[in-house]
Amino acid sequence: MSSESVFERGIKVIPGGVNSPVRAFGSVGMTPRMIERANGSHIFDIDGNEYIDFIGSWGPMILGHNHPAILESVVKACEKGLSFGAATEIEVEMAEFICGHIPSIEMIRMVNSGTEAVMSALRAARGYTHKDKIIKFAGCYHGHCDAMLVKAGSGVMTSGVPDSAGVPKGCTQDTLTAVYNDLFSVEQIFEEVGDTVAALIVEPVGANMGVVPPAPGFLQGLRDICTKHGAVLIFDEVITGFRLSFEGAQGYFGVQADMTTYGKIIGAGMPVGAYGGKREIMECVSPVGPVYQAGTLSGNPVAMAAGLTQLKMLYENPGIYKHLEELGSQLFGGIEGILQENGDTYTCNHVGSLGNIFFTDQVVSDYASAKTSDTAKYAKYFKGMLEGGCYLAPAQFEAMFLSDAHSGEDVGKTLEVMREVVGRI
Ligand code: KE4
Repeated sequence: MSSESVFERGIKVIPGGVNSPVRAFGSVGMTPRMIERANGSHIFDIDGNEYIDFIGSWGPMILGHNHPAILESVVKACEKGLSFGAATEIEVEMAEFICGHIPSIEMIRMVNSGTEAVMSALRAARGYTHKDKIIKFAGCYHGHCDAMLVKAGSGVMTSGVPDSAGVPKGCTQDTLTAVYNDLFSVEQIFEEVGDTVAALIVEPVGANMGVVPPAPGFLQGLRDICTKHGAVLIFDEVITGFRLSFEGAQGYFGVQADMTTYGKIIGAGMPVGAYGGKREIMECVSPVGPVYQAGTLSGNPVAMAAGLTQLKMLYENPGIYKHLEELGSQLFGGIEGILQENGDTYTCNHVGSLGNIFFTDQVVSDYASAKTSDTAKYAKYFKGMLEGGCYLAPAQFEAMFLSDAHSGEDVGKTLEVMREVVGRI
C-alpha cells in the first residue's frame, strides 16, 4: 500500500479523497501523504517516511502526539463506556476548570467542533441582544456555518454575499466584513448600520490567512467599539485558546472578550468545541433560555477525559509556555535569519508558537496583503520541506504549529532544510 494507491481509492468514495479540504494538498499540487501514526513531534506516513510535524492536527497536539497521560486518560474513560447521552461529572469538572481559570468565562457549553462553537456563540449573541447583524474580518476563518461563509467585503457593504455554493443570500445578508487591523473599517460599518450589530467576531491572532498578528491597540479598539455600541465581542480562540498563554489571547494581549469560542486544544485531538462567556449571555441558552442548541455527543466523557487531562497539564506546568515561546523565537527567528542571509525580502509573521512564511515582500497585516504572496513559490517550498522531512501546512494561508514535544534539534534540522530549500526555489 502507498499513499498514492490509498488516495486513489479515497477519491472514489470521499469528496476529494479527504474529510477536510486542506488535507487534499490541492494548493501544493501533490498527492497527500497517508499518515499512519504519530509520536511526540513526529508523524509517519504509510510509505515509511518520518516527518517533523508542524501541523499537530491543526493545533490540538500542543503537548505532542500520543502523550502518555492523555492516552491513559482516554483508555480509562473508554473502559467505563464511550458515550451515555446523559449528564456526567467530568463535564461539570471540565466546565468548572475553564470557568475557574479564564476570567471572562462565567459559563460554558461543550460542543463537537470549532464550527459548532462559533455557530452557537453567534446564535446566543443574537438571542441575547435581539439584534441580527454580525461583523467578521476578511481573511479570518471561523468554521463553515452558513453565516460565516461570506465573500470578503470591499468597503462597507450593508449585506454579505455568500462565499460558498449552497449558502442562501438570506444566511449571509446580515454578515458584514471589515478589514483586519483597521479599526476605521469597523467604525464605518457601525456608522452605516448603527446599533443593529449583535456581535463582532475576530481571531485575536489571524491564523487562517497565514499568521497575522493584531496591530498594537487593535484588540483593545474592538473592545471599546463593541462596548460603545452594545455589540457582543467574540474572540474566536479555536486556535489561540490555551496556546498563546494558558488564558489564550485574552491573557497574552490583556483584552477580555464577552464570549469566547474554543476547539482543538480543549479536546487534545478528540472532537471538542466550546463556547462560553458572560453568565447573562449564556443563560439565554437552552434549556435555561430561549436560544436553542443541542448535541448528541457534546461533552462526551472520552473527549472530556482527553481534553481535561491536557488542560490540567498545561495549567500545572507553566514552563510549557516558556518552552513554546523559546521554540517560536528559535524557529521563526531562524527563518528570518535565513531570509536575510539569502537577501530575500519575504515576510515571516509569528506570535509565540504560531507562525509562517509569506512569499511576498509586503508587510502582511491583513487579507489583502496576505494575498500578494506567491502561492506557486509556496508550493515549491512546501514540497522541498516535505522531501526534507518537515511536514508543514499544505497551503500558504495556514500556520505552522509548534508543540512542547518539539526539540531544539527538531528546529535546528528544520532550519537546515529550510536554508537549502529557500535558497533554490
Ligand atoms: P473546526 O470546525 O474545524 O473544528 O473549527 C473551525 C475553526 C474555527 N475557528 C478557527 C479560528 C479555526 O482555525 C477553525 C478551523 N481551523 C482550520 C485550520 N485553518 C482547521 C483545519 C481544517 O479545516 O481541516
